[in-house]
Amino acid sequence: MTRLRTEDIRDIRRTLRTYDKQLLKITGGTLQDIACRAVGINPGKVRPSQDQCLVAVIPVTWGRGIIKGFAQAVEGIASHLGFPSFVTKETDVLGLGEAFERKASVILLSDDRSFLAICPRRGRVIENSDATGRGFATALTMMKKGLRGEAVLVVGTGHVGRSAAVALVGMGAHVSVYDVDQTSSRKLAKRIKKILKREVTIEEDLDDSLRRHRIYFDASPSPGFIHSKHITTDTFIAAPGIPLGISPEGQNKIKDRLLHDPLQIGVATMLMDALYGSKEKILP
Ligand code: 2YC
Repeated sequence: MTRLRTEDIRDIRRTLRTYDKQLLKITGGTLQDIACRAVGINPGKVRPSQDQCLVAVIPVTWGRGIIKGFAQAVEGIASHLGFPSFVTKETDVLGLGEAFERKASVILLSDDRSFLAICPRRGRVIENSDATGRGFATALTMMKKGLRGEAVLVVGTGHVGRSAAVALVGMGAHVSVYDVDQTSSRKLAKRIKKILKREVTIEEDLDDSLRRHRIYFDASPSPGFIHSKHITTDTFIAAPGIPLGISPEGQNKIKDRLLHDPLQIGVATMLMDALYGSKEKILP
């Protein structure tokens, strides 16, 4: 999990409305539509004010410490989705006490290892990487108006890549996976065969697999490995988080056929899943 920097998230609150319009343009759905669809709920069911959905975000100082603006960015996403929300005045354990005193329905907090949305009354705990994989896979299928029978290359089989691969197989895509650590790719393929009874192709050469695919899911922690030569007029890319795996020239070429943000789709999916979701997590 690559640690975000303040410069990655400082504009999130201010640009959410514009980002939502961009999502509507390229996927046909808003941030709320994508998150609801990723979680399998009808957006009409989401009524933040009537449902007493108070969202608390707790800054956490443990480990490498607070990322300036992180909690505020997360709170801004909750507020943009219509949820009453606040950042606790206190950090860490006292922040948890504050969230409970104010009867928050869902609590979001992140240390250096995990970023969780916790809904005590529903007993749901949603992890950011899992939600991000599902959220971006859903946005990708919306951008492509369905992925059934389409070949999709997932680069990186860490938490986000694993979650995305499971979601994409569930959408009927023919998924291939590449990871520098082939054992990880093999483990994922084995897991998907066991739980979904579906085959996943293991790619051994990144450049060759990029040339043979038109739909990429970039779940890699490496920057700029997708170059202009890999991108054609029918290339579509979902690239959650930081760094972006596409070179600057590639970014100019891909234009609107790119889904990329540092937090928005993942946090929106976490919130909808914690508050309204019912599906049991498939542990890829
Ligand atoms: O400000 C705070 O509360 C910090 N403890 C937050 C640390 C977040 C560390 N994780 C990341 O930077 C991100 C995750 C949000 C998803 C991937 N990397």
